Formats: sequence, structure tokens, C-alpha cells
Amino acid sequence: MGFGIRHLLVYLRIIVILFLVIVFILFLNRQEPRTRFFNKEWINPNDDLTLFTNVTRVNAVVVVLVRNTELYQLLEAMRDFEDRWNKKYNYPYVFLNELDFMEEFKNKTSALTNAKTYYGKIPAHMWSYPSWINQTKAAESRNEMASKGVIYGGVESYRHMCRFNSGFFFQHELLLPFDYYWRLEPSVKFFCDIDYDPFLFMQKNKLIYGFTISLKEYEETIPTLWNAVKQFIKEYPQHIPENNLMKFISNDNGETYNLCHFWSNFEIGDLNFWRSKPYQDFFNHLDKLGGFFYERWGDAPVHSIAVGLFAQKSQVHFFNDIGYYHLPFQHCPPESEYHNTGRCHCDPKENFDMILHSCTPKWFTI
Ligand SMILES: Nc1nc2c(ncn2[C@@H]2O[C@H](COP(=O)(O)OP(=O)(O)OP(=O)(O)O)[C@@H](O)[C@H]2O)c(=O)[nH]1
Ligand SMILES: *[C@@H]1O[C@H](CO)[C@@H](O)[C@H](O)[C@H]1NC(C)=O
Ligand SMILES: *[C@@H]1O[C@H](CO)[C@@H](O)[C@H](O)[C@H]1NC(C)=O
Ligand SMILES: *[C@@H]1O[C@H](CO)[C@@H](O)[C@H](O)[C@H]1NC(C)=O
Ligand SMILES: [Mg+2]
Repeated sequence: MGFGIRHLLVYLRIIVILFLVIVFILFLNRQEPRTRFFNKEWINPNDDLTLFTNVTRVNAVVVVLVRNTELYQLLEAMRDFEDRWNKKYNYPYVFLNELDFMEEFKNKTSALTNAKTYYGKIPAHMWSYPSWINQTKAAESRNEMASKGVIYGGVESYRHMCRFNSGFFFQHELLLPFDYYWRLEPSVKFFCDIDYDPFLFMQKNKLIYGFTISLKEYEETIPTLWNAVKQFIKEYPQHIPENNLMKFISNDNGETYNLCHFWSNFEIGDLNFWRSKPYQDFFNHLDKLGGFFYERWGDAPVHSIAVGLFAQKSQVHFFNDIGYYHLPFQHCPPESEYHNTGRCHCDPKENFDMILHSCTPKWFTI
């Protein structure tokens, strides 16, 4: 009998050990959830957090492409961004630069937030001429555009910046872990308290793109862009859904571009949209044609046309409640509820939405 019980105990011990091993393996293989519960470490102990203690955080990041020389303009924008919103959520920042960030830059930006801050160098292939570009021709075109007075027409780095923002930022290794981003630039201002999480709003509503200001592009910077787009549509009809947002970017059902674009210095978006096959094919098609260098294609029309081609209206959101300024325009929510409550401090009459070159009225008609 005693012998039998001892056997039984050995078997039981083996079963328990096997069980623990299986549980451990399952634990290691578990999927990271797309949202995590709010963690006390992410918040400033001095804040009144009654509003924010029971929220989920999205797998999202604030992206800042910036030069060392713009440190103080950036600090100004970050101060606003933190005070109006991020101090309550502490979403991490990724700062990107084609050069190394100076120690002073890292010290001062990280001191301004309780969030994690990451500093990345842009790999050369994301910020240089592809092999097929004729650099003599590119230089000639810059001289010509400069002599015609096209804004940033003569600036070489501006073209690398636009190409990087169009085709590469979402592939940078520091951004790969994330699903959503909010683009921030030096010198911008935020006029209103944001008492909710726009990232969570994006995720809950399955949105891929959010904007505050939309306007018309300078035609001289994109003379052949729309031809390139039409060529793409012909070559890749499988990427273009029926009920897309073509009406926002074309007044004649795709024959010509109406120059409308979302102003991309502010963007809240889904990184996986840019990583998707349709957008990858679109960017590569444009990149091969060389217009980032032979003309001055901006990331704003490129992003906006892609949203117009691939997205539906229900996937794009106008963030009316986010008061925002980037020289020389601003969006200020006009409704009195934002102003009588102290929520915003901008002049509601100074609101770009209704000005001649704005495309936001058009947005509401489609
Ligand atoms: N690292 C780096 N960042 C750049 C460079 N050029 C522009 N940027 C950044 O890219 C973003 C867009 O550049 P801006 O110079 O603001 O271009 P813009 O918004 O069209 O024009 P303005 O703001 O009106 O001058 C900003 O966040 C800049 O800091 C560059 O050569 N290197
Ligand atoms: C947190 O939110 C959940 C879901 O919205 C709710 O059921 C729960 O009561 C909330 N808890 C607290 C402490 O507010
Ligand atoms: C940055 O911060 C570190 C650590 O506090 C300090 O030792 C260093 O001197 C600072 N550097 C600059 C340039 O401010
Ligand atoms: C590059 O462009 C220049 C100027 O437009 C032209 O003269 C030259 O032939 C081009 N080179 C090649 C290899 O196409
Ligand atoms: Mg700017």
C-alpha cells in the first residue's frame, strides 16, 4: 500500500510540473494586447486624475521630426501639448533626425515631460537620393523653382523631409512597435484642453486619419503629381475601393486634382495604413517617378491623395475640438461652448475653416 501511494505521489508531482510548464509556455506566447490599462507610473502625482484613472491606453506615440536648431521652438510646442493634453496620458515621444541629436536637445526635451522619450537617427536610405534620380536634373529644377519664387523651391533638405514623411517615418525602427501616431512640429500651438484620448477615439471608431486644417496646395510644387496618380489608378485598380473619398480631392471624378489636402503638420493617424500594401505600392510608384526631387511634392498632398484613394469618409475625422496653430493658419472651434467654459483661449473668429483656401467646407459637403 505505502509503495502504491508513493508511486501516486510521484505521478501527481509529474502532472503538476507538466501543468506548470504548459501554463508558463502559454504565458510566454501570449499576445500583447493592443490597449493596456492605464498605469500609475505614467502620470504626474500632482495632477487631478479623477478623469483619467480608468482609461485604456492605446499603442500610440507622438512623432517629432526635428532639427537640433529648432530646440526652443519645439519646447514651446511641447509645453502646450503637455499642458493641454499629454500630461494626463504620458504617451511616449519619438524624436527623429537625419543627424545625431545633441545632448542638450535630449536633456531639455526629456525634462519637459514625464513620458518616455526616444531619439532616433534616420538611416541614410530614408534620407538620400535613390539610385534612379538624376541629381543634376534635381539641382536644375531647384534653381528654376527658386528663381520663380516657389516656397521652399530651392531647398534640398525640404525635399528629403517631404519624401521621408511620405514614405518612411512609419518604417523607422523606433516606430515599428506602435499602431497610432500624432505628429508634432516645432512652433505649433494648442489652444484647447483635450479631456479625452484622441488615440482611443481613433481606435474605437476604426479611424485611420484625423486632421484639423485642410487647404489647397501650391500648384507649382506638384505639376505632374496628378498624372502620376492617374497612372497608379490604372495600374492598380484592385487597390481603389468604390466608395472612397475621391470627391474630396477631385471635383470631376478623378480627371483633375482640386489641390485639397489635409495640412500634415498636424496628423493623428493609423501607422498600419501607411504600412499597408496599397500605400506602399502608391509611394513606390511616386518615388520611381522622381517628383519628390524634380518637383517639390509635399507629404501633405501625398498623404491626402492616398487617404482620398484608399479610405472611406467614416475612417477620417475632423478634430474640431482641437484648437491648433501652425504659421500662418489656425483652427479654433467656433462653438461658444469651447469659449464660455475656459476650455480654449483662441479667437473663434480667427478660424481658417471658413477662409477662401480652406477645404474644410468641402469636407462637410461630401
Ligand atoms: N531633422 C530635420 N528635420 C527637418 C528638416 N527639415 C524640416 N524638418 C522638420 O520637418 C517638419 C516640417 O518642416 P517645416 O520646416 O516645419 O516645413 P513646413 O511646415 O512645410 O513649413 P514651415 O513650418 O512653414 O517652415 C518640422 O517638424 C521640421 O522640424 C531637416 O532638414 N532635418
Ligand atoms: C472602469 O470602467 C469600467 C468599464 O467602463 C466600469 O465598468 C468600471 O465600473 C469602472 N471603474 C471605476 C472604478 O470607475
Ligand atoms: C545633460 O544632462 C546630464 C545629466 O543630468 C548632464 O550630466 C549633462 O551635463 C547635460 N548636458 C547638457 C549639454 O546639458
Ligand atoms: C541628367 O540630367 C542632366 C540635366 O537635365 C542631363 O543633361 C543628363 O543627360 C542627365 N543624365 C542622365 C544619365 O540621364
Ligand atoms: Mg512646419
